[in-house]
Amino acid sequence: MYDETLPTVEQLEVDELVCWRVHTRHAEMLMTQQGAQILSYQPHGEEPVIWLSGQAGYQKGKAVRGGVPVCWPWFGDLRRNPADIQRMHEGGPISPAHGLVRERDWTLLGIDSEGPAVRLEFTVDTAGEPLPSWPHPAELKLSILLDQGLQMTLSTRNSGDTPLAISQALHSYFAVSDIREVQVEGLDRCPYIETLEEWQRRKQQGNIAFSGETDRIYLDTPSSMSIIDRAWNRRIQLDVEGSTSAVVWNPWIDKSKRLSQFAEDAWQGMLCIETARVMDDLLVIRPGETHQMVLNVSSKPL
Ligand code: TA6
Repeated sequence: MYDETLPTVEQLEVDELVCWRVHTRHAEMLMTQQGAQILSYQPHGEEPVIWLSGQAGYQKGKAVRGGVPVCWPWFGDLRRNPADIQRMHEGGPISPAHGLVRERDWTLLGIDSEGPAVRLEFTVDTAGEPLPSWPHPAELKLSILLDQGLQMTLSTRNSGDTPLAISQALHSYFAVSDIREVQVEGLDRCPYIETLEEWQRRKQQGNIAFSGETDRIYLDTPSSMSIIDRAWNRRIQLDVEGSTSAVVWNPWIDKSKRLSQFAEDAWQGMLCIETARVMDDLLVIRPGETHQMVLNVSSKPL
């Protein structure tokens, strides 16, 4: 007799990409080997927690719009990063924003079930697979645990003999009922960089509400923050270790028209809160040392 409580893992191809669909008694998750990118995550009987574009493409070498892209060894535009991070790049043409690993296949280290839970682990070893114009030995690993919630652990081991200066983010796209009705709780009084207004530094007053394009880098962030979604009667909670910065982004109407794989009205149903090590919170890892950033995502009724 088939035991419903035991998890299942199915490997499949979605267009050009190798993917895995994981089903546990709590939720279903789809992810791809390209970028070790989670594409969707939906607890049973609930709306999706992780948002995936209805216009997502699954082509080799092109990041899929949505899910949780991994930005490493820099976040955003390299030229906007601290000088120590820019110096790690040996010059020449700079690849697109968000670093060098979200559009390449990571190596699968293993898929293991742990009772009702499933853990998948992927790695990029830059000593064995050099990254263009970034000649530094490092072992990047993403460990994903699908249990009652969704846990992502992004770790970097400096396997070289000089310090590594990097910025990084788990660029999580969350599904919301209507961006105009939700709020982000937990960042009250945090300083932030307003990237839409000459990167001015400001301070958050109260919860974050949304009435236009929003693209902010929050600093000195706490270990816990939430999306409050009354229409869907739920709180998506982010519990974090090893990070004190987060990016909050919604493209709103005009920028949505310029985004790939993104319907013109898709801005209404998504919100990025990106668990990060960026700007003042950059990451410097000494030779032989390892840094871990952990994100636990859970959803619960309000
Ligand atoms: O994280 C916010 C951001 O840097 C936005 O400015 C926007 O560019 C977004 O990332 C999406 O970037 P992408 O390269 O995935 O289209």
